Amino acid sequence: MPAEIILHHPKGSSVQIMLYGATIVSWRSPSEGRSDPAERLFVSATAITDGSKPVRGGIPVVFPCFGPPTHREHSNLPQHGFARSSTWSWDDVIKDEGGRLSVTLTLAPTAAITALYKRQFHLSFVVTLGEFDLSTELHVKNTSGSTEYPPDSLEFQALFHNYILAPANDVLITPLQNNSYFDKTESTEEGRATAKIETRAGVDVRKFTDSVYENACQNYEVTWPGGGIGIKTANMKDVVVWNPQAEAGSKMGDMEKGGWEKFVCCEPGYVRGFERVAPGMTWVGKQVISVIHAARRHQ
Ligand code: TA6
Repeated sequence: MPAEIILHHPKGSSVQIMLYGATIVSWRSPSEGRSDPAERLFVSATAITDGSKPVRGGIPVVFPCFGPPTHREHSNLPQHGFARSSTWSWDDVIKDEGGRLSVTLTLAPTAAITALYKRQFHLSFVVTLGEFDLSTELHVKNTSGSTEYPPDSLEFQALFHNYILAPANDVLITPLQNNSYFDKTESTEEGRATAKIETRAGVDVRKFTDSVYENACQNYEVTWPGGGIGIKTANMKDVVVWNPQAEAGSKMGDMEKGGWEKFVCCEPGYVRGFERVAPGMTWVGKQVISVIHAARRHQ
């Protein structure tokens, strides 16, 4: 098992982060009226966690490409890029006066990355644990010293691939109604995902779902009878909703039998088109995921 960082909040919550992929593999948080912390993320019982392949579950970090690469600079990269399959470094844990704990993990080009990807970059992944919430920030710096004009911008996609622990067939995700999206479970004749407009007030994943919502509201609720998770984001204009159900899940070697019934992926990101950051500049994408308490839960 590769090295890990575990943060323990004085009020009982905790987060466990593998240096491999900077992948959060556990977030336990109490909820109002329940002092004992409960696990909020799904990790497949058959996930590979020895650092030989990305973890099936938790919160994988997707960078610099989402899905199969489509940018000419990403052509040698694996699906979802190299961030989730690289070993990150970390320096220190910071505790603020409110008891919130933060740790920053970093990734710079290694020989293995440079063999596949020529850009100069520096990534920081900041994880902050609160009593009832967890935030993740991805800082993407273009470390090119280029002074050319026009600037030699770094073009990338980024996403937090959240596997939310939930009864998949009872989940609703709001608000996505009237949002345009691309349905990857249905291809056009040219092999592209089918463009649609969401008509449902609450999106369910009772069937195989792989939907990329573009320019969404960046403030989502994933709710089910008895529970819920809120996801607030900044700079992550798109959101992906995915559940493979048995149709696709049963074909995944690292997905436990029936695992698709135990999670929904609600993944904020910048995945339609490419974000650009000029030499010397830094882009920051952020999410805050929080437990929705009984008082506020959708009935
Ligand atoms: O985010 C949804 C998605 O892009 C799906 O198309 C599916 O491929 C999923 O990610 C899992 O991808 P992975 O490479 O982790 O098997």
